[in-house]
Formats: sequence, structure tokens, C-alpha cells
Amino acid sequence: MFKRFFNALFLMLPANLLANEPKDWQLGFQKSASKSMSDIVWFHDYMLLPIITGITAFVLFLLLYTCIRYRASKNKVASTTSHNTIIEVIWTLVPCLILIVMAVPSFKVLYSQDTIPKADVTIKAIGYQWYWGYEYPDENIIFDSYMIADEDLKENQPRLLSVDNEVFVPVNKVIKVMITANDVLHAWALPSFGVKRDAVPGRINETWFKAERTGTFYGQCSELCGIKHAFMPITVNVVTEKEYNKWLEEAKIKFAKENLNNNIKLAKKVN
Ligand SMILES: [Cu+2]
Repeated sequence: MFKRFFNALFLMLPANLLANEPKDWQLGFQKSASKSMSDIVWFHDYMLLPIITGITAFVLFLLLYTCIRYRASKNKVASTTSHNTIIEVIWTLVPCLILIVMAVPSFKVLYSQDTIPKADVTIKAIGYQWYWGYEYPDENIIFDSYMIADEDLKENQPRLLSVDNEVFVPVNKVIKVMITANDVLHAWALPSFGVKRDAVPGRINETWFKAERTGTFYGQCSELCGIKHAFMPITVNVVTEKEYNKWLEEAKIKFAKENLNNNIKLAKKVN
């Protein structure tokens, strides 16, 4: 009964509220779609935020208390105390303890992102000035992914985030992403998956994600890489295994043809 009610409520929400992209006046993170991101959100919401709120409130209280209690009109003769061993030990030890408490879950999240499980699908993302190139090394698929200009946007395509050739991956599968660049530093970042890795020329960085739900997810280059840094977005479609296999078949033919035509054009230019 409750489930049905919430489902109905869910369907009544405007579509853009459920989209996996940044929203106007958004507070906090984008909705997570992977365990990695859920861990990051937990760490932020239940570890960092309460601690930082507590520290800020405590320091503010101390400041106000000192200002009022020791104001010049009520405290004619100022104290000359400059040392208090117990207080000094406390204000060294307590921050150390807070840092240790924070370090444990922090390292856990960090290492879980670094250990890549056996991959079901491997994709390679290559940063160029200013677009992304993708390869599916096991499937022989190679294509470039350019941002769609404002005047060519279709309905439901978010501005500055949509691309012509989108990446497709299956849901609930381990996707390994190899990231590199061809010219300058870029960074492949997808907030909903908790993924952000530098793309470094001459070096391959690796990361992974396992998308827990289907949908279209948007990211952007996150390393200042030149004049069109803001115009090389990332679009990843998470689909069912069946849809993914269908896309693979079509993509193999489509991109093979495109690449062949490009090579012919290039050969004609050279000659
Ligand atoms: Cu870039």
C-alpha cells in the first residue's frame, strides 16, 4: 500500500528531478548510482558534516563567550596567563583523535575505489582538446564523442552535457575504465558513479564502477585543459544486458563505417 503510494508520488515528480545531472540551485551531491558513490555520500553526510558542524559551533561559542565575558568594560585588569599545560595537551590530542576517527572510513572508501574487481566490460577514454574519444578494446569499437551545440539540441538533451556519440554500458556489471589523454591533462569524471580520474598523456590511469540502475548519466572533464575545457562533456547510458548487446552489434558496424570514411578522406587529403 505504502509502496504503491510512494511509487505514484515518484511518478508525479518532474522528470528533470530524477535525471542524473546537475540541477539549478542543487545542494549536496547528485543521486548516487554506484556503491562507490553511496560510500562517498555516507562519508560526507554522516562523518564530515556532523564533525565540521560541531567544530564550527564550538569555536563560534568560544569566540562569543570570550568577547562578552572578557570585554574591556567588565574586565578592567587583563589576565597575564600565557600557558596552561592541561589545556594545551587537550587541544592537541582532541584534533588528533578526530582525524584518526575520520581516517578509518576515509581510507576504506579510497582503497575500495583503487582495487578493481574482475571486469565484465573494459572501456578506454582518451581526452583530446576538446572532446573525448572512446575505445572498447574487446569489441573493436572506436569512436569520438563531441558536445552537441546549443542550436542542435533535441528535447530532453541538457545543454553543455549532451554528446553526439554516447557511451553505453550494461547495468550491474563491473566496468573498468582506462583513462589517458593525447595532448594535455584532462580528467574523466562522473559524479553519480563516484568516479574521477586524471587523463595524463603517455600514461594510463584505471578506475571502475558498477552502475546499480539504468539511465543516462552526465559528467564533465574536470581538469582545466584549455579554452574549451567546459565543452567536452561525458554521457554514459546504463542499459540492460540485452540492450547493451544490441547496441554493440549496431555500434560495430556504424563506427567501422565512419572510421573507414574518415580514413579515406584523410588519405585523399594526404595525396
Ligand atoms: Cu579536458
